[in-house]
Amino acid sequence: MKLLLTIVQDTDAPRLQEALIGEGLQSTKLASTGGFLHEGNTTLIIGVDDDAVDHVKAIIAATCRERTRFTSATSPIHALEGVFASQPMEVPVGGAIIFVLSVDAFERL
Ligand code: 2BA
Repeated sequence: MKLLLTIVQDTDAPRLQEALIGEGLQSTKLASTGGFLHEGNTTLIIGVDDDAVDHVKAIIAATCRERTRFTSATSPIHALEGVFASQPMEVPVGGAIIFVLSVDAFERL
C-alpha cells in the first residue's frame, strides 16, 4: 500500500475529491499553508493499493491545474542598514505536489 500526500490548490480540491469518490477511492482533506506564499492550500491523504498509484496520479493530473501567483520578493539593497526593496514576482503553483510513501501497515480497529 502507498500513501499519497498530495498538496493542491484549494480551488482544485473539491473536484479532485469528487473524482476520487467517483472511483471508489478514499481521501482525507487537511487545511494547510504553503511556506513560500503563506497562502492556504489543501493537503489530501490518499491511501491506495500499489497498483492504483498511477491511476490516482492520472486523476490528480486531470483535476488540478497549474496557475501563477504574484508575490513580493524582498531583496536586500543595504541589508546592514536594514534597507530592503520588494518587487513583484510571478511564481507557478501546482497542479499538484505528490509525495508517495510506502505504508508498513493499514489497520481499521
Ligand atoms: P508554497 O511553499 O507557498 O509555494 C508556492 C509556489 O512558490 C511553489 O509552487 C513554487 O512554484 C514557488 N516557490 C516555492 N518556494 C520557492 C522559492 N524558494 N523560490 C522561488 N519560488 C518558490 P509548487 O512547487 O507547486 O508548490 C505548491 C505548494 O506545495 C507549496 O506552497 C508547498 O505548500 C508545497 N510544497 C512544494 N514542495 C514541497 C516540499 N518539497 N516539501 C513540502 N511541501 C512542498
